[in-house]
Amino acid sequence: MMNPHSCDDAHLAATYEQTPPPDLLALLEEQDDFLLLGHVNPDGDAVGSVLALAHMLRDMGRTVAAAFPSPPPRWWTDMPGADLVQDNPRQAPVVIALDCDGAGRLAGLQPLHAAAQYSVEIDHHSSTDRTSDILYVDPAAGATGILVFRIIEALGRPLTSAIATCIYWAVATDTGFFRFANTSTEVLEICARCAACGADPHSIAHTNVGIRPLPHLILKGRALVGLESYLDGRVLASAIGPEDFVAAGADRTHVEEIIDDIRLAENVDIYVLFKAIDLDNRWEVSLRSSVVNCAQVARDFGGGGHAEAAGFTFDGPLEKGRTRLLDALSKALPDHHHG
Ligand SMILES: [Mn+2]
Repeated sequence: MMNPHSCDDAHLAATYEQTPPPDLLALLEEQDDFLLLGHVNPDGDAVGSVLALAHMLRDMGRTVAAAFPSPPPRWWTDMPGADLVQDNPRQAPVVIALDCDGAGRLAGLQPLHAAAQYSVEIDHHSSTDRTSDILYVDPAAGATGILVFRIIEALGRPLTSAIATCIYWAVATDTGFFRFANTSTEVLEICARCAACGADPHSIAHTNVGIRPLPHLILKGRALVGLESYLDGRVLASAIGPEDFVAAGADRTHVEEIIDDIRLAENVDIYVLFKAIDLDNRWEVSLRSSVVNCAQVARDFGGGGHAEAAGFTFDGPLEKGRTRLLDALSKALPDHHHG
């Protein structure tokens, strides 16, 4: 019997409804000059999806560049494809936004997407704010990297070691290394295929979750010490202020994932982390909850995200923003305490 995870096996065991739209596949086959963009503050899924698709197009002999509106995290140079990323990309006829909750998440690169002859969005967020000519959006997909995998399979392109590494990276990070609710059969099957084709699960896990910079640990310690309960303990929140960044020798790259440690607290409905993203009193807020729709709350404050994880920013002072948010959360919370 054929090894189900062999690279020669073209098909997954399961079949999935949301195949890539034919107009997208035709565009990828027929055009020859592409610019691929990920969202601002790119995460593993944004960088991995962009680079996986970029590798595929370059392997097909196409001209392709990748860019992000703000620098990717420090680990990203461990992902194959650093040479594909440009600081100041030029306009291309086909511009594809990946993992963006609407083109607004392209920030300073949005004009390139808007001016494209063919604008495309490939994404798994549930936003309805879509402006592109061609959409491949599947909110049921565990990561945007899953959609890129489906595209590669639909086009019959080989899952090279570089592509497998980028897709595994995208999917593993967006599923919290196979712990979150979006960890599906498809996720596990695709990652098994990627591992069979050259992705190294141990080194990718080590780079992403097995080692941390000291400033991050100090910053996290300060955030955990500062945790406070609100609304009868249903909300747990902390703030990382300018003084915390200075004391920890940290910058904004060091705040990633601190909310995930806060989320470990039991008997809490909503987790909140306020972060002073620069010294001029601008605050970024991360929301996590499986009780309240975080995306809806964040949208009311001009932000966005997923139902269980969302964020927004506001101008300080902190106290004012926190009061407004707690007021909104008290209205959004269902009446009955979870006991
Ligand atoms: Mn994603």
